[in-house]
Amino acid sequence: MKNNHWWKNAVVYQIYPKSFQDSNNDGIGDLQGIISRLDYLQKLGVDILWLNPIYESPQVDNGYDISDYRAINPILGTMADFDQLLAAVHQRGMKLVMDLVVNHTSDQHRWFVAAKQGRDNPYRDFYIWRDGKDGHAPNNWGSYFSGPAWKYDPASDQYYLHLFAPEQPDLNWTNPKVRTAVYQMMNWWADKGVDGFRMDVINLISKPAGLPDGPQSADEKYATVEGFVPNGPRVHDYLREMNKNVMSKHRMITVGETPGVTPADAKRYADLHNQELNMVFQFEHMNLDTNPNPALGKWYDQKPRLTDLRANLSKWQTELAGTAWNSLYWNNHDQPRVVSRFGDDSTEDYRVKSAKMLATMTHFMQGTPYIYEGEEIGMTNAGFTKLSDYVDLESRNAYHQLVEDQGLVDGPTMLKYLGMHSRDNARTPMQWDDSTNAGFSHHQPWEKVTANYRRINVANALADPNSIFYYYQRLIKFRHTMPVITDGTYALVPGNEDDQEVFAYTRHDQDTTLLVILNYTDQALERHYDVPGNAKVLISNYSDDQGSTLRPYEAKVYQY
Ligand code: TEU
Ligand code: CA
Repeated sequence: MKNNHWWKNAVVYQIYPKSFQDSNNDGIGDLQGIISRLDYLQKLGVDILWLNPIYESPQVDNGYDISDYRAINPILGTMADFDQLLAAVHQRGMKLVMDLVVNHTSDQHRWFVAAKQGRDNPYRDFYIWRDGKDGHAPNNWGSYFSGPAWKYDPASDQYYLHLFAPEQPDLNWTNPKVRTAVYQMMNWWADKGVDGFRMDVINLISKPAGLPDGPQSADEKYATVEGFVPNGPRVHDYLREMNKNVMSKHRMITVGETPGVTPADAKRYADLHNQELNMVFQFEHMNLDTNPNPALGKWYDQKPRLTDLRANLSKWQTELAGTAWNSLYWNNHDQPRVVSRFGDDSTEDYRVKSAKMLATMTHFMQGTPYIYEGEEIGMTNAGFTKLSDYVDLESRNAYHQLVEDQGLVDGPTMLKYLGMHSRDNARTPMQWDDSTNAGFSHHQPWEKVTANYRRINVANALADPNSIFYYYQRLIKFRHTMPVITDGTYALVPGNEDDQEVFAYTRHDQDTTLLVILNYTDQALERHYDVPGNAKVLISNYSDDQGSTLRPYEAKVYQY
């Protein structure tokens, strides 16, 4: 393993700073709060912390709308707090990865404020401005957050592009001045000592040449840009240029958030010869079935079958092996909680068992695992029942557009879908203990705490040797100590391809074989696998081994 691939057996922990720990009791998590919990993260054993954006921001999209790339948002702390955090992370032998959001800025960023001054402002060309067409927007693109992707500016009689909220204007990457400014900013953080970047929607930075209309179905108000804007014509040029100007000069880890990529795309972005990124976040396993009513987008009753999930995860394992590198994740700040989505939170026993089963599924695969805050204690979806509980603009906009403006779905049904898929499910405060507000803050939190916090919290997990927390701790330790997990060959157990209930795969190198057996259901099942007599159970979510009998959500790994 080449030294510059130091991240290959690392485990990343994602922190959503606003929801992790509030230190000054204003209801918002902050940098000092993170510092106060570093011992906990060290106990878990993770190597790298990734922070969602902590820069100055009007918080229209919780920090993904940045108004100053070189300043810390005062609601989270100061630059001195940041320096203290970075030093404390390094002192514990961990590393810190920042979120890099350079597809767009906030409309309050000084570049955009200047650009709005008029057509001949030197910053005008930092953004994407176009004349209207017959009194309409320049094309039919819709925003990821509902509504059109263009906003009209009456003062200059032009429109600007925003693939996300109108307060998030897209940067013009064809302008070399934009690229230089971004690389300088990245080097500034790297010189400060940050260890890498998670790059927000980095495969959207190059737009289709000429910004043509996209395909639009009869019941869609705007074209769905997800289908045709990602992976634009110059994206690989830009990333190679960024790599040359930034990454190649530092020892860093990079992961690109790249919605809509296939394994073939990922191999270009994350080639191990490292001309671009170290790895990408792909979304295929998050979107395994499609909405029978495409106009409703992600809002429906998704029930991925094991056959689809296995085929997809196996495809990524096999196709990237030896040429590129996978990221492994179930959760992030945009996804519902995995135990509620692919697992089973209907009883306490099933919650714990299924959370461990899902962790086993990914943590024995090849790639870099990402653990999202609270996943290691099996935090569930938020259980919100009223629209007023939802804070996230994506959820609120979707409700207004689909229920009120278009009447495509009724209110109660939409609330059910929000309960399943809203990003707020991931953003409720971290559940530390059973005191008021789950030990997150003495003040009413900015987002409601999930009602089950008296049962599901860190204090309970640390007090129980069979908790999900200690299971994750063991999985992390295995990755650090067993080369077969990092480098071994992945294979499905022959005959497992069509099994609708059990997933069984192996990892193998010249010394060791691991056989991973996962019951994806709440049923007891019989499955016989050939296991040599000298095999031992490395880890299991049950206290004993019943051979070919698999109990509900049973996960076990044989080593031989
Ligand atoms: O998300 C990018 C993205 O593709 C989202 O549209 C994602 O599909 C959606 O949130 C799922 O519901 C990134 C960030 O992770 C997200 O938090 C930001 O809101 C977005 O970019 C804009 O910066
Ligand atoms: Ca605070």
